[in-house]
Amino acid sequence: MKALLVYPTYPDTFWSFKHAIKFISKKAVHPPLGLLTVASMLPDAWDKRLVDMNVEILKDTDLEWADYVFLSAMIVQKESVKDVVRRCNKRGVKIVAGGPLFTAAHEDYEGIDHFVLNEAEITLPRFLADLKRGEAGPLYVSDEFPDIKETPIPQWDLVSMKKYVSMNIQYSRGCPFNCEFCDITVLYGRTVRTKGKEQVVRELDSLYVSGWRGSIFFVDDNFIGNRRELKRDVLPAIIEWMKKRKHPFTFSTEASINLSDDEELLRMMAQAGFDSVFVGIETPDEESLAECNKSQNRNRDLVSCVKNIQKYGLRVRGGFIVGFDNDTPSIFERQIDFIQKSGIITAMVGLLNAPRGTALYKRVAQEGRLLEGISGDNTDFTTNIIPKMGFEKLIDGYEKIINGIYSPKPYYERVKEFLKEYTPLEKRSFQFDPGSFRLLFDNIAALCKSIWILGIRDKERSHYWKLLFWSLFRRPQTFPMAVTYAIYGFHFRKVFQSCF
Ligand code: B12
Ligand code: SF4
Repeated sequence: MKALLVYPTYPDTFWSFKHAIKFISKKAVHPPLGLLTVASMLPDAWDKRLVDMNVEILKDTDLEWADYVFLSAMIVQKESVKDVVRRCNKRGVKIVAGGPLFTAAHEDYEGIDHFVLNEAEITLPRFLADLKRGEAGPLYVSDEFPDIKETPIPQWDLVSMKKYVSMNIQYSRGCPFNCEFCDITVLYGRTVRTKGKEQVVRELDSLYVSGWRGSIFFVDDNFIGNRRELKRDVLPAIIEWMKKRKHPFTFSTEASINLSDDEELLRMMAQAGFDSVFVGIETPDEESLAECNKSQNRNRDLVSCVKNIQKYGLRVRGGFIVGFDNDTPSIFERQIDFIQKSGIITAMVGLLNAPRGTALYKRVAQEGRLLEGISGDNTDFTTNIIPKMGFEKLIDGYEKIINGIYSPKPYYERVKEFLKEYTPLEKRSFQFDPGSFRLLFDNIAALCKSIWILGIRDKERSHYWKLLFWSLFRRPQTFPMAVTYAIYGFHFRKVFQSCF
């Protein structure tokens, strides 16, 4: 059997970092971990190939080669999904579809032979058994959440690692919280399921022996969902592994704000090599936090919490939302103020949207405020909710925030304020191996390209030079970060160009 695993194209969005990764000649930030995991669950005897359309073109000859196309996608990829389905249908290639897009809304997609939904650990073996008997059905679902202790190591040899900025690992699935707008708990449940420490170490090993060096993203919904196990087993194992291998990786992840309350955990994460963490801050407004059931963010000084995390060398990336029912017109200024004060450089501010299956979806539908269709990209100025404050006010205010945080002056000011206080992770010694040399070369190439694009061609070049000289002479240890953030700023301005 010949299986072609296909990951459709995503648009030019905030998280695509498309305008930034060109500086290091990469094609995409992350490989599709879901498909790589599914690949490991397919029979060994099958011929397997993977085409991530974000890094290479899906050719007709690829489709003609395949007996089955295994398709995975997130909601933002839906346009490209339709195109792939059309091309497969035209050539009579059978399609097996799974992953979050289809699990959330498979009934919206025609032309697909088999939907194998929810987590593949449960549904894929059933599909494969039926297929073997020649009785594969159209729909496989499960309301159980599998134990991921048996999940195999992703089949890394199917991707060309050098095309990506970062590799991925998953330690846990699920999140104990229950925010009204979030579909994580719908898709992966509220009980946090974890892998064992040996399993995590084996995954690190597999990336290391594949030659990978540099950044690894723990794609957990909430990395600190089970703090006890993390501190007792997994982090000590990672710390030891990193020491033994001479620190070949840096890690990033996603976590809830209560990370800030646990100094021991913060210290261990820094020691393990974590240098950034995405945190859902959402809003500085207490009533809006109550409205969306974000209990973990309430009754605390959120700016201090962010600063406390940053104190350990973990850069905080933040998620922010406007459009809550309790939001008043002052929210836009307050969000700008918060972001500038907290020093969160990568601030993803989005409009409140209601993904299918969430408590918010049900509530706004009952209130008659739900609109058809959701783009999945909450930074594209669209929402499927009729906002209480009215569309016009919301969009105006949203544009004001984007302008207030990403136009060059406030953006570079924020970067400088952040770098003034920031202490990067302890410097690790350089390893003389091909992976580390490639990383060094990428960084030098990025600096050269940034000089040409941001320092010479860009009309905002004075901000760039001021930041670089300031960091070079005042805080030289932050220089690589100053260059990185200048490049990020360029990406954000491109994504939101209509606001400037
Ligand atoms: C890493 C990640 C990203 C990364 C990289 C994506 C990538 N290339 O992998 C980044 C940061 C870029 C990202 C961005 C976004 N993401 Co994202 N992301 C994730 C995250 C945290 C982990 C994905 C992952 O690797 N999981 C691990 C693998 C093993 O799990 P899995 O993919 O679910 O696969 C399992 C099953 O689904 C199934 N399966 C998967 N594919 C297939 C295929 C077949 C054929 C079969 C049979 C089974 C199957 O089997 C696997 C094993 O059980 C998920 C949350 C999550 N827990 O998955 C959100 C998630 C996928 N992202 C989501 C969203 C909405 C986004 C954004 C649109 C957010 C935004 N507002 O901009 C952006 C858009 C990206 C863009 N470029 O435009 C949603 C998707 C919701 C949906 N219904 O589609 C999720 C579920 C999070 C959420 N609820 O908010 N994301
Ligand atoms: S803490 Fe994050 S992942 Fe957990 S339910 Fe809330 S938004 Fe979703």
